[in-house]
Amino acid sequence: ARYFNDVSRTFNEYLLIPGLTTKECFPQNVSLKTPLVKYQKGTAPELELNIPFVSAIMQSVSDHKMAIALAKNGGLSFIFGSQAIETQVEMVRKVKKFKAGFVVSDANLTPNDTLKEVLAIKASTGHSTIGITADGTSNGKLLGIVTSRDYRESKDNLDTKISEFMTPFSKLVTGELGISLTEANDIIWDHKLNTLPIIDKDQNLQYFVFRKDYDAHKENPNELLDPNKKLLVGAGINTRDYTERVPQLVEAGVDVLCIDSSDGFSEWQAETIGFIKNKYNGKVKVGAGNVVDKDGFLYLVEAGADFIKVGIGGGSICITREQKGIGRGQATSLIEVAKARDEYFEQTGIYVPICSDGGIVQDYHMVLALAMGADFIMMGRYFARFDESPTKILKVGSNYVKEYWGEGSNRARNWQRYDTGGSEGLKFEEGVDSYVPYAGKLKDNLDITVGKIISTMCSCGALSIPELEKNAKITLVSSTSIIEGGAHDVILKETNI
Ligand code: MZP
Repeated sequence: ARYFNDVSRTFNEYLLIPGLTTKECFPQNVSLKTPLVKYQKGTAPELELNIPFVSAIMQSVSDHKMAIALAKNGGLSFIFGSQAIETQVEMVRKVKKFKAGFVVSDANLTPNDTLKEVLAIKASTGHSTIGITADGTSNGKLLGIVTSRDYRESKDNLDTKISEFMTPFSKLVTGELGISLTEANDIIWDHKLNTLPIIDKDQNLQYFVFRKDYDAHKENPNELLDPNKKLLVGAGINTRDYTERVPQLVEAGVDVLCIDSSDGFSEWQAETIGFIKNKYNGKVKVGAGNVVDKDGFLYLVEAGADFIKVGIGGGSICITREQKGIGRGQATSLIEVAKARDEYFEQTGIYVPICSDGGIVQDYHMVLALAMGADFIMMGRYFARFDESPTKILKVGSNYVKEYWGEGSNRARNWQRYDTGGSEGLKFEEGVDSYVPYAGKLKDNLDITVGKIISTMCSCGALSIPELEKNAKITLVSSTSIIEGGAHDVILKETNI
């Protein structure tokens, strides 16, 4: 056997030491932009993320609703692959059909809801126009909209039903698809609207033009009527049915694929990557993993992967380490793989991004992951708590929770993820079925998380993720000093004494 000399460590065992915070280090100056796929030195990556977060390839986390919400906020979801090809493809299509900049709220409003609900949504989204759709989702048929003007006029009676003041869509002033921005501008100013719905010839709403958008595009108005501006979406695949699944996902417009496996250091993955790269002349992007050391990283890079996912056994719902004795502390894995990535870049001029997958509990763990070299971070538990995850909100005791189950649990039965050849089927469980605390809307939570990350980066004197990785000062903590880091030796006021 070969022994690794370093101890297998988790994020909780580290802290960051502040660097010099220069006068330029203020939140608006910090960029969280990060590459999603490999690129050659001196060129720009073909796909980038505006925030370094992707949602996990899991039934209880990433469907089209999560994908739309996360992509709108600058991240990306990998739609779960443990479902029929047709349903996965349909989810991808829904994300690609979604028009970026669409103002229709995806809240569950019906015409019988009251003005109170509209105000709550307006407050949480900042929208001046709330769309009411037949099925309460942003892809549903639009029945009417409520504008700022509407609720200004009705605000003395918050119990008024929406239907009583909702402007039916058919009565709105609309511009037809393809009108120039100048025309849109005229209509908007004439009618004192903030948004102009653009409809197609069948009277279906296509998208809205916002006042702030045409202000920004005055020079070349038509670039605003925005077919290319689609949301990014990824999809999980496996090493069994890829010859059928991949072409259909590509046809549906998926932007990036990821082979989903608990152990990616396998010839099955190399074969899958080879198939995709050959079939599409290298144009279709595919990530691979998971690995936890240099050997696994280099193997998948040589096989042609566009990014590599790091982490075995650290997921909140994962019992792989207990069941199989396989895995490695997430921090230690990341540190080794990031070093291998940097060496590979030095030698070849090719930068292969790495994704830290699983085990994030505190927001500061995300900063540590980035400082240790992750280009982006995959999370399951974090996103499962939000309205946009595919599961229902339940009340257990006095707490609101959402369900969250592992892909290796009996519930998901995603045997392909744990496949090592041989007969089909899940042989034993590697994941649990659980609850996570319900936390509300994705955007509200993400704003706080991003705010914290930026603030920590400013403390470290870093204006970008590469700067953070280069300059961060990281220290190990003792178990006693972890106690020092929380509130201690005081009686908390909420405690019953
Ligand atoms: P976390 O963010 O909940 O800590 O971890 C999510 C990650 O756990 C997923 O991205 C995936 O890599 C991994 N996962 C998913 N299902 C299982 C399982 O059933 C699992 N064991 O380990």
